[in-house]
This record gives sequence, structure tokens and C-alpha cells, in this order.
Amino acid sequence: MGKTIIISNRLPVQLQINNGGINAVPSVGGLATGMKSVHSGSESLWIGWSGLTDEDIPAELEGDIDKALKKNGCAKVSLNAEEIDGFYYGFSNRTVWPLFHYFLEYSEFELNFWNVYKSVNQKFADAIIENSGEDDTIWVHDYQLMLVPQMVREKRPNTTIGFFLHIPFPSYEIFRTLPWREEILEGLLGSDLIGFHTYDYERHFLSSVRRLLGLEVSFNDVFMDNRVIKVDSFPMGIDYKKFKNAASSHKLENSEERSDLQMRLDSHKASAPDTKLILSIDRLDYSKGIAKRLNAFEYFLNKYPEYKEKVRLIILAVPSRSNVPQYQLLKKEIDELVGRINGEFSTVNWTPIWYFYRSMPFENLIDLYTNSDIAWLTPLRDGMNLVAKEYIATRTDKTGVLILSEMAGSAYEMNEALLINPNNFEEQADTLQKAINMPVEEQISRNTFLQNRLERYNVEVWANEFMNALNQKRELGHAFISQ
Ligand code: ADQ
Repeated sequence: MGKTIIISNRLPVQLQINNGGINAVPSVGGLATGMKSVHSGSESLWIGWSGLTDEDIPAELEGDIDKALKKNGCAKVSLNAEEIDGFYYGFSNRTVWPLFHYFLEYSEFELNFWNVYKSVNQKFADAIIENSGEDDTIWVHDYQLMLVPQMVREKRPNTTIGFFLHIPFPSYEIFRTLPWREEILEGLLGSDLIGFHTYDYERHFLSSVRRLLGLEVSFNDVFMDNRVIKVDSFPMGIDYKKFKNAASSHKLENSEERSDLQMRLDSHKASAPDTKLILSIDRLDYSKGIAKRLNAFEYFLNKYPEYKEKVRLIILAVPSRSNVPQYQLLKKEIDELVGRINGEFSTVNWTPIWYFYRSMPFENLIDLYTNSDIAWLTPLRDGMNLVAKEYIATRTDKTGVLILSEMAGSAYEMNEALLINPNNFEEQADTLQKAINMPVEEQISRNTFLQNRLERYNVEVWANEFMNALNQKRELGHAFISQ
């Protein structure tokens, strides 16, 4: 058996150019952590974009960069600024991302975006061919690279290829609006195994395959060109131990070691011990429902005025895709909403919303998770939503209430959370009130179920289950045996 080749838009390392030298620092993101068990030793290679465009890389450092990446088991696909514009900011984030999250009105159908997307996908496929052998197993990740499986299959008909989509796959009625819908489906069907977070996304995909390509589908098998492609759901977990341990040791820290943020949280607790902290953490993205959440919070304060000065909403929004106009507009909308609500409700002793627009180090995320009485996550659509899982994992005493949108993939596995429709303000206001007053025993009972499940189905299990299913396909071979 050959190597495992992992392909994603971004590599799991950050390149830093300093004093004329190069450093490759491993990223700590969910995917990088989850793939650790797959991407270890010399038997695997991760191919992706380094995060630096050709224009950013001095020619004399090219060799050092490749060496630094190689040391981390990585190889880069080089992209220039124009390619990043058309492929990443363009087709990936102005066409596919909005469409697959049901924001049809934001989706731009630009021929130029599509052409660049195709040529960049071809570059990734070429990099795979160059760096792999017939016997290797290939795992392609996410919506930026949906054409890659077929492009590799054309050159390597017998290679084993898996694909995992991290965002929702939309219903047929939405997907059919895409001008290049057949090409996307055919691109994905170059795989032997296609994975989604939930059964619903899997069903939507199969329905599109049947209706748009007219292919035979039986249960979760698609029959195409004498091949059988398996489609299945693999809900992604988190590194449960990492979050649990960070939260346990966080509690033991003495005051001198506490972060500035933790000290601010400490003084908040000392001055207002009865005030409940409500937390939301997301990338600043319209799919996450941040503006609606703020409106719902305002509605709650008007409906239940007795909670003024008794609750505080912490909004942590990570800057994201700020080159895309929709994200700039959203940033402005959120700034204004926060200003308006704070202006309307603040008192001398109380500001209802603390708003942070930044990425935070891991320790600060843990500060926020462990200090918040309630996590309030209201995406309008979300492939999975790992923040919901991370919050529960950090609740070492099992207290805390999770309010979660039923539109998040994670809601399917987190039935013990308080599930809400993010468009229903009445329901959200009443649920906040319920969360604030939930007896501790009920919190413990709900979180015990949630934690057990998260511990069992952690991210390593997710990666291993996908790889096992892919290896099974390899063992079965590619020939379609007609019955
Ligand atoms: P995202 O849309 O990025 O991921 P999510 O699953 O919530 O959404 O993951 C966000 C990650 O970023 C979490 O691990 C969180 O801890 C971290 N993070 C959030 N705010 C941060 C901050 N301010 N500073 C530092 N880190 C922060 C996409 C899909 C999701 C899917 C994942 C995984 O959109 O639906 O769950 O991929 O498949």
C-alpha cells in the first residue's frame, strides 16, 4: 500500500518570512488537528496553497520554502494574486459558498470566476499527479476543490480517491440554479468515496446526481462509467481531550498567570456576580446569523426588561474574507447594530454587549468558553459548527447551557442542547429566558449526554472512519460487477 495524500486549499502550516529566512509554523485549526493521525510519518504528504501568492515570495526563497514545507510533510501549489482572486475570493467564496448556504441572492455566476476555478483545480490535480504514485490513497477536502477528483481520475483511473465536503450540500432546487452544476457533480464523482457531515447533505447530493445526471443510485451507491461511488455521512468531531484538558488546567491557574481577558472576566464577576454571560463565537460570515442574533437580543431585552443589567452578551467575530463586498457590508451592519443596542440600553454600570472583532489565541478562547453561562450559536446555515462542540467540551463541571440553531449540522448530534430556529425572535427570546433559569441539575444531565458523545466521536475517530471506508473501497477495487 502506498502513501496517503491529503489535499486542501490551505496547508496546515503558516509560512513566516523573517530576517530573510523561512519558518513553517503548524496551524492549530480543527482540520489540521483532526488529520494528525492520517498525516503523520513519512507515509503521507499534504498538498495545498501556502497562503503566500507568487508575488509575495522572493525568488531566492523559493527553495527554502519548499524545504521548510517538506520538513512538515507538505508540498505547495503556487498561486498568483489573480488566481487567488478568481478561484478563492471569486468562485469559491462569491459563487459556491453563498449558494451552498442558501444565500441564492448573494451567489454570483461569473464565467471568469468559473474559468479560473477550473484552471486552479487543474493545478492542484497536476500537483497530486506529480507527487504521488498509482498506489497512493488520495483525500481531497472541501468546496474549493470539487473538480479535483475527476481531474486526477482521468490520469490515474485506478487510484483510490476520497472527497469530504465541510459545508452543507444544498437541496436540488438550490443546486440546480448553478450554471456549471453538471461539471461540479462529475468532478466530485471522480472519487470512490464522497463524505458529508450529515445524512441530509448526502441525500441532497444523491438527489442532484439522479435528477441532473440521470445516473442510477441505489441506497448510497452511485453507478457511473463502470464504477461504484459510495456516498456517506461522517459527522466531524473535535479534539475533545485538548479542550477538556485546557479547561481543567485553566481552572487551576493562579491569579498571576491569568490572561488580561481572564482578569477582565474576573472583575466582571466580582462586580456583578449575578450577571449571566452569554457567548457567541463565529467567523464574521453572513451564514453565521450574527446580525439576526443581535436583533433577537434587542427583542429579548424589550420583552424581558427584568434582565437588563443581569445579562451580558459577548460577541467574538473573527475577521474573514474581508476582500468580498458582502463581508464588508456585514461588518458595517454589525458595528452599527452593536453601537445602537449598547447606546439604547447601557447604564452607568452596564454595557449589554462586549464585541471583539479579532482572532484570539487558544488560551483566550478557553477563557471565554469556561466563563460563559450560556453559548448562543445561531447560524442560518452551517455545515457542522465546531464551536458548539468546543463549548460543551470545556464545561468540566458539566454546567452551562448551549442554545444552538437547528440549521447547524451539529444540531443533529446535539439534541440535548436547546435547539432554536434562528429566524424566530420570539422563540429565541423565550429560550434565552429558559437558559438563564435552567436548574443546575438539568444542565448537568444534558451536558453529561453531550460530553459522552463528543468524547466518543472525536475528530480522530472521524478521520479514521473516513479512511477505513476509503480503504474498504480500495480493497473492493474499481471494477463495477454487473448483476
Ligand atoms: P467554520 O465556518 O470556520 O468551518 P466552525 O466549525 O465553527 O466554522 O469552526 C471555527 C473554528 O475556529 C473553531 O475551531 C473555533 O475554535 C475557531 N475560532 C472561532 N473564533 C475564533 C477566534 N476569534 N479566534 C481563534 N479561533 C477562533 C467550516 C464549516 C463548518 C464546519 C467546519 C469543519 O463552515 O460548518 O464545522 O468547517 O468542517
